[in-house]
Amino acid sequence: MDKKELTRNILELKRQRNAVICAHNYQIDEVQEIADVVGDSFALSKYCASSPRDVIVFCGVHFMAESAKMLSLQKTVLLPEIHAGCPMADMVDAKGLREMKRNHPRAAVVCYINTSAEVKAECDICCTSSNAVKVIQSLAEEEIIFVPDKNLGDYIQKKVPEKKMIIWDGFCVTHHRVTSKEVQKAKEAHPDAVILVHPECRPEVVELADFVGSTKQIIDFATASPGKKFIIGTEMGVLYRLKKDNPEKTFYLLSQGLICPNMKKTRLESVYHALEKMQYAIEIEEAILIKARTTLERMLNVQ
Ligand code: CIZ
Ligand code: SF4
Repeated sequence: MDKKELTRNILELKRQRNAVICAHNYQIDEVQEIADVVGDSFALSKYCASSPRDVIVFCGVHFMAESAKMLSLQKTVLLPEIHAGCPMADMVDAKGLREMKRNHPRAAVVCYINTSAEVKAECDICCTSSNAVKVIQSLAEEEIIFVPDKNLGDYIQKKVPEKKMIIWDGFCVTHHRVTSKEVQKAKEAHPDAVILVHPECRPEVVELADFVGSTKQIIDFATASPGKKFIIGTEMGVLYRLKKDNPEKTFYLLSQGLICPNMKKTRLESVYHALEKMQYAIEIEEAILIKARTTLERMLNVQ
């Protein structure tokens, strides 16, 4: 099938299945083009929950489809590529976290949304890169266990110095790869550009940026800014939206390493097969689901 035919078949199957297609900001251009909605994991999960459709095709990685399922229990949530996982989410497991909790019994336990349902079930509250500082500030406890991203944890600690953060040793393999040397080089090459980076980058990279934020915050900032040139320090998939919404502005990727192989696994063919075969449906064990959902819902109440 060529691209045109694939697209036509996807749209027809989507109608037959009464489905909605969601795509993360890091998905390939073709998948973003065909999606009903594009955004970050949290915005997409909320959108799915309010959608009247029976089936949600979630083009992203596993933890995102799981979060969507938790907020849309009656719906079928499909992850088109079963092996699209998040290496950072896989760096923490429930057993290890339980041990950390035993060593810090007074701490509140906060997880980044990039975690499995099993890990979320062990936590008090969840956060995203958009609301992490606000979530931590909302907690009464002084001690905070934070999993799994040490870079985001460090960023929060600097913003909320009154808290004592106990941080898991995880990181995003894609964002952690960016070095401060690359930032300096990019600055030299484009001295009049504004530097926007994701808090999953190393502290020394974050330090050199003009703005730090989630994918949504980076897109919103660049769109509202009077600036004309931007150096983008997050996964290259965001360039699609940035360029589409801001044709008069120029965007440079901070590092050629800013590509997440797991986010690139989903192709138009994957979306077609997902709808055709109704694969791969997300199932979460009941006991885990109830606890993990509470962790997610507590975050909703903070906003
Ligand atoms: O929450 C998300 O979707 C992720 C992983 C990143 C972001 O900044 O949007
Ligand atoms: Fe995970 Fe990083 Fe890929 Fe996001 S970009 S899915 S945090 S590995």
